[in-house]
Amino acid sequence: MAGGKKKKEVKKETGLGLSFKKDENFGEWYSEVVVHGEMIEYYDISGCYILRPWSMGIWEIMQVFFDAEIKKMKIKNCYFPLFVSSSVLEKEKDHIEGFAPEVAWVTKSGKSDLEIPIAIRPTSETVMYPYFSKWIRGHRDLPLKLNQWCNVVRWEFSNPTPFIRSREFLWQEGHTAFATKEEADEEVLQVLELYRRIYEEFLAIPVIKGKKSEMEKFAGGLYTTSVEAFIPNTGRGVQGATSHCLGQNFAKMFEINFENEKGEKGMVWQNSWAYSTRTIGVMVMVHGDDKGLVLPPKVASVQVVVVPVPYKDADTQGILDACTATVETLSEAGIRAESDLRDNYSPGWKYSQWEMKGVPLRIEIGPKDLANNQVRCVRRDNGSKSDIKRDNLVEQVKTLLDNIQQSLLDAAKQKRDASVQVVKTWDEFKDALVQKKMILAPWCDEEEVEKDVKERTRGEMGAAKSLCSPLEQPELPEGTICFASGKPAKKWTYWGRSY
Ligand code: 87F
Repeated sequence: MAGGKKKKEVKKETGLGLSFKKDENFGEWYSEVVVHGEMIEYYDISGCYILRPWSMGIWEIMQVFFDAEIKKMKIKNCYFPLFVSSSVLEKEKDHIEGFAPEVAWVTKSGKSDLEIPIAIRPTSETVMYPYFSKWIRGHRDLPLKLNQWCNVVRWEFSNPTPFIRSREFLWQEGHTAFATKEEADEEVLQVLELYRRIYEEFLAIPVIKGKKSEMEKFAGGLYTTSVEAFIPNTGRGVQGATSHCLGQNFAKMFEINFENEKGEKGMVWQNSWAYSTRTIGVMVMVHGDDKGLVLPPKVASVQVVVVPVPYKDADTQGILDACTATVETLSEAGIRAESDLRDNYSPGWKYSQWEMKGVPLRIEIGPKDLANNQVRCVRRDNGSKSDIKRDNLVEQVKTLLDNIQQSLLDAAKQKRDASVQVVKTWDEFKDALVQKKMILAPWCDEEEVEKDVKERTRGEMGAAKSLCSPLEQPELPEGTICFASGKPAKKWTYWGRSY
């Protein structure tokens, strides 16, 4: 185990602190951070986790934003059942084929076997589309734009990780149907932009918008777009969210037809898109440090924690009142602030605990601050301290929070960019992979070549695969050849190991 005698003692004394370091044992560090940061509690079923209020609060803040944005797009919320009959689930054979081993089934009620087993939704295409078929008759029924906030179950067998890969998770799934491909295409990108904003504006994580390869796209659809993030510590890409154009594949299968203005029969064009609680895991991995979680202010349920620092002979009541007043002033201005007035913990212990929980800004109020009508601010992201006058508290705290939000994104972007390596040849590619890079390479865009790349990079670390072809393509000079096949390159594509 990491950490010698000294660390153990600190841990004993405070009951806090992490025994693993982010740069030394990332996997153990992550598990420890999500538990000690009070985001997750482990559960007695492998791959299932309890989301405690500290993580659920983050989910809810993102939900408020996204829900309002999709309502502006005239998308309506609904709720379909958790259960799917086997006949409906298996209606679209191609779609379910590769995924079948991950579907969980209910086979009993009490002690008696069910006549027909019932599946638990792994996603809701097959649950919803029979009703799309029923509800869509003519062009006036289009577009049909639905979303649901729900849980899904995928019985994964590869190593579960809180938020990143769990057997049950929360997400929103949007399912829409249009009369024309053009409308569907436009929505795919509109939604993708909302996903970018969740990552960059809320979670302070830079992402790349791109298109998935034929091998990595959703097999049931026409094309898949995604936002891709990167975890520098592990050198792994992580798919942040996906927005698919399904084309008319499901429309054919489920007979989702309509009559246009001229009385002609047509088939709808469909999209589906989702982001999940995986977002929270990516945030922890990118921003967390050896003291614990680091929450971006925009998603933190507590943005400012106010801690009294009373001394023996000081005016303790005066200090406590100043703390309460500070929280009130901040709350009235819409800042999420809380005081920690517990009298059974020392200020130092409280500092450690709130640092572990990642609260962006700590305000300390001691006798000197009280006398000077000021408060002391300590940033979680970089530890920097500043004294601010209570007269313009709100304005200064707002500025500090904005700066923290921006610094986190800047720092994450700097690290991500330092991990990107442009390669032209297979040898450069292999080197970059060993160095845990996110690799940008010119590619011929052939499925066989991607298979070959996977084959040639197979090993205990997992194979490399394409992450996405960025929508914003760098210039590709005439005559550029594919890094893997030597054939003419068609596009720049990101490659790497991934979650
Ligand atoms: C696991 C078991 C059964 C992924 C699965 O991405 C089926 C599936 O269809 C499955 N894992 N998928 C693909 C999901 C596609 C699509 N669904 C709606 C999305 C966005 C939301």
